[in-house]
Amino acid sequence: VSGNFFKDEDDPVSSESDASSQLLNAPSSGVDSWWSETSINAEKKEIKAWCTDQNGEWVLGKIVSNTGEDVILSLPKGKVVKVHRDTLLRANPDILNGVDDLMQLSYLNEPSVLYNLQYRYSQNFIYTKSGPVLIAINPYKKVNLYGSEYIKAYRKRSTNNPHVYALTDTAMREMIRDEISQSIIISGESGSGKTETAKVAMQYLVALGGGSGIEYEILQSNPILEAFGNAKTSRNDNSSRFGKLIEIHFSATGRISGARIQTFLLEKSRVVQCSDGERSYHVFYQLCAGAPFSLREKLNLKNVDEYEYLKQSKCFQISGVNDGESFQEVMKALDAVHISREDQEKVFAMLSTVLWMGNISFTSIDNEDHVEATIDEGVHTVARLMGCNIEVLKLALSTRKMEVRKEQIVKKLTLSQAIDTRDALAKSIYVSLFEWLVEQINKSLTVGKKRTGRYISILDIYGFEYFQKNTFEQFCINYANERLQQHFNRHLFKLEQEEYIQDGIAWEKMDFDDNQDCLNLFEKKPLGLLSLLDEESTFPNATDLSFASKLKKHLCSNPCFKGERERNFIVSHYAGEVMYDTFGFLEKNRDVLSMDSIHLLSSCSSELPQAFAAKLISQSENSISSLAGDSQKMSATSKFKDQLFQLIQRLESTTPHFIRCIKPNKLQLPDIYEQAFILQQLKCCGVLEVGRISRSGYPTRMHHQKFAKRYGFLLLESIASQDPLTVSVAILRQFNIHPEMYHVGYTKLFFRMGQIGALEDTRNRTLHGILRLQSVFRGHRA
Ligand code: AD9
Ligand code: MG
Repeated sequence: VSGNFFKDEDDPVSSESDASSQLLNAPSSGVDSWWSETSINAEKKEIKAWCTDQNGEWVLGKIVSNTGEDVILSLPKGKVVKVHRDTLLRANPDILNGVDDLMQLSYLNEPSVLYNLQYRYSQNFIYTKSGPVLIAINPYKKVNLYGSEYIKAYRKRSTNNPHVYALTDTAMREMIRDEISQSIIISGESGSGKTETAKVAMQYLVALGGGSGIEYEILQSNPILEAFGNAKTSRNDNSSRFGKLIEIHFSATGRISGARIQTFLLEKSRVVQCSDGERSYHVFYQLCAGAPFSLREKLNLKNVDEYEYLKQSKCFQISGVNDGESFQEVMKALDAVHISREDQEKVFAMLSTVLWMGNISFTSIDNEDHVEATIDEGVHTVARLMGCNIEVLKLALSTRKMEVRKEQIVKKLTLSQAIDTRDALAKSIYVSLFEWLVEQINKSLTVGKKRTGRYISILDIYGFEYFQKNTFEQFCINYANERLQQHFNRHLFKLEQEEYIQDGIAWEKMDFDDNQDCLNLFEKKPLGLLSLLDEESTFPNATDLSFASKLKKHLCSNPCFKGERERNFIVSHYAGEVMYDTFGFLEKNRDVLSMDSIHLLSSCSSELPQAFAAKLISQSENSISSLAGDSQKMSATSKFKDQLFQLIQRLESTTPHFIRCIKPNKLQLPDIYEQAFILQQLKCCGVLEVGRISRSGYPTRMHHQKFAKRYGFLLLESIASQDPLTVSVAILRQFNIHPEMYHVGYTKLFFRMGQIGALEDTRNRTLHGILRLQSVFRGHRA
């Protein structure tokens, strides 16, 4: 309809539906079932429907009349339009406005879902349920929903408004009741509020299970990880550049006994480069702004604008953030997790090393483009802070030892090779430092002796990403999401089936199309995306282009793969098609740090570089996949896949609870609700998919008692029994509800989508009629 429908009332209206809204829009029982009813009621102006305006936004209208295929709709602001009936979607009765669970909607089409969420959001109800899933829309402002009063209320269950507290409470109760560990899986796109939501959940757990003192340490792990792992990006001023799973363990008495943190895939490229307007990791700016004088002297710290790595993006500050103050908080947090002041200084020395490394420059030494590191303040400071010999450092940055025909030769590096070597070392030091910190935090939070083996884990992981240009990072992130989506589907599907079985409903196995094809595309051996990437990474002469053509040669038969021009290929993910550019894939996947660099680190007299070298060496020794090159190391994707499989395995042994975070607008501002943007996210995170799964079943459920009470008065003939089940069946008969459309369970009635809506309308009309009669009578009496 969109485009021309406001132009001229007599225009023939196209009945093409918007392809992007196919998922849920076909009314479940066909257009006709609600349509015939509309003809009867149209003149009463009670039936509302959704149509799209010229911008493709949904508008709610009242049906004025309908003749054959055409419908006259009255819209807000006195507009009247004529549209084809097939282009309309049924709106829910007013009593369902702002319901706190989308599954209560009779019509679960896109506009109804969007409207319901908006209705609630405008009143600062940022949480809504969609069956078993909690939807959280980022308010981008302080909302009065948190704190001890709220925690108490949810604990006592004196409120049942959807909330992270309510979900966490359920997890806690189920852990105790079923003696099974639980997980809270939070997803959503960058800036949608995952990290804040994870903190709200932690807050609740800590309030409930506190007392041992360790809860303070657990909370203090947040500012540390955010300082070292978060950065300002164009999408979020405090964007987490890593995935995180935190397990909070409980004792038999329900007290927190310890915690364990696992992190995934820290974005290492940010250490050496970031786009305009973005920043590197917060901690660099915090250190430069907040370090006391003596530390500045010791580490030779400068202002942020004197470091090449920080300078390039021309962004040093975040509005509303005081980096100096944050530094004090980070130090306090490091104290809390028992990292000694001495070790803290070693950590800061490594940060200064990384910054100064970016300032190391190179001088040309011959006319074959070869260079060597310039011996200046940069080299001096780096050598001093790491505790290594200046000459060794210079050689490690300007040459590479290689084995040619069993003989060791030393190759000089060109400028770009030298810069790559320097940057690889800086990135490796930073990632090693991050991992070292996580280890230290884990030591401090270590699960005490009174362990029960029961825990609640909170997963805050990057959601599905789809940019103009998608590279290696999106490839890994979206692969992870594909895996998590399968976990999500399997679980919800299982839940659904269990409820039918419990209520004694004969249940045919539902055909449910999962994302196995796409997972196969990634994981199949030897012809899957990951295997082919690893294989190509072992060829020293392979290029991004040769990798792309290899994919096209082997994968074209997979329905989820499409070759594109040059370096590009397309994957059909559950959340939509994404085009990836193979630029940089091989290099990022090889993830090699030259042996020369590892040897440099192990030659250092400082403790941390030595520890990093030891870990890097043990990693390459334990490597399963062997890649060619001078350092035999597991590829980045194999390592990630391993981590992911372990994660899924761990999650499989828990009862999951899902939170889907939604970003309301791209401006990071409060009170702006962008329909199309939100719709896209609802699709990506599978919330609409839940609807789809539910719709093929019987999503509306009502206890016999409630049903009988609500609709019993509509019965035209009195029946002998007052038994709720008998009353219910009589109602169903009287309203000719087709046996296909419902099931009678032991305790509940199960309806297909949309069935209750029709009954509800009749109920309303009848009640209106009664009220009108009453007022007429009153008028007579007066
Ligand atoms: V990213 O994938 O790590 O880039 P997140 O984690 O999804 O992203 P984050 O939790 O960092 O997003 O939220 C972004 C910003 O939204 C926060 O810095 C807050 O300013 C704002 N926010 C999020 N949730 C809430 C909330 N419940 N109340 C108030 C919020 N503000
Ligand atoms: Mg985050």
